[in-house]
Amino acid sequence: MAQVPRGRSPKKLWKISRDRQSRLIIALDLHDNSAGRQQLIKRCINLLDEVRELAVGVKIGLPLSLSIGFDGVSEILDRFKGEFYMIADFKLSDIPSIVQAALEGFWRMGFDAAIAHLFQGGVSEVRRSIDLFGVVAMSHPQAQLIQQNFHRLLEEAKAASVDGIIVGATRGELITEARRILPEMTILSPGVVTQGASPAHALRMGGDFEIVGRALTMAEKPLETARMIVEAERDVLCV
Ligand code: O7M
Repeated sequence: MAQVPRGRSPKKLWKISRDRQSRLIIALDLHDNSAGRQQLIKRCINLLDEVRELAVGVKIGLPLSLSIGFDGVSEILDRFKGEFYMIADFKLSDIPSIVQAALEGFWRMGFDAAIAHLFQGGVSEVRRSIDLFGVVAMSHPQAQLIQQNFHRLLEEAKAASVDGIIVGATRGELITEARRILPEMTILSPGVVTQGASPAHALRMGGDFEIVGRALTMAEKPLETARMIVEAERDVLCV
């Protein structure tokens, strides 16, 4: 796998990635709790147990949090403390003091990072207790307003010194452009498999990590799917 420059931010994410030889982040978007909250927590734990050798990070957002509550999320965070890079994806877009308070709350829960939008401004004023990623290009075709402001959002990401950015894996040309403009920036790319981007495509275009949700959370054999994705990533990064 390609060598990562020493000290590249965010350090914990890159360290786990080196140790596991993987660039896979799982979007833990499970939300069907018809069998009950405790059962859903158990499903999450079983899934993470299965992919623990392969996934580097876990992204948790509203679908799961609304289904199992923040107590349930804390249970999962406590269980896998140190094993994964834990990302709170609530796509914050608020005044700086509220974003800061949210980051503190996530830090208390045990998250390593959070995701924010950048178009509201003021992100550079937020005192950060955990790593922060900014969205600059989304994966869905309707994200026109964001896409039209891609270069301005990249400037905002740089000005705010975020620890990384989100660029959809379905937007390969934008990943390449983001990499050209911000060569040291860590780039996370969602939209793999279910939204159409093939595994490792984002890495080929200059991205660093792939975020995968349904292709893993709904897979009959998640371990096999995770292995297939990570092997495709290793093929790209080894050359
Ligand atoms: O693999 P999927 O399509 O089931 O899930 C994709 C995940 O990535 C899901 O959690 C989305 O919220 C997230 N995502 C996108 O799909 N597109 C984006 O442009 C941005 C995100 C994201 O993670 O933003 C931080």
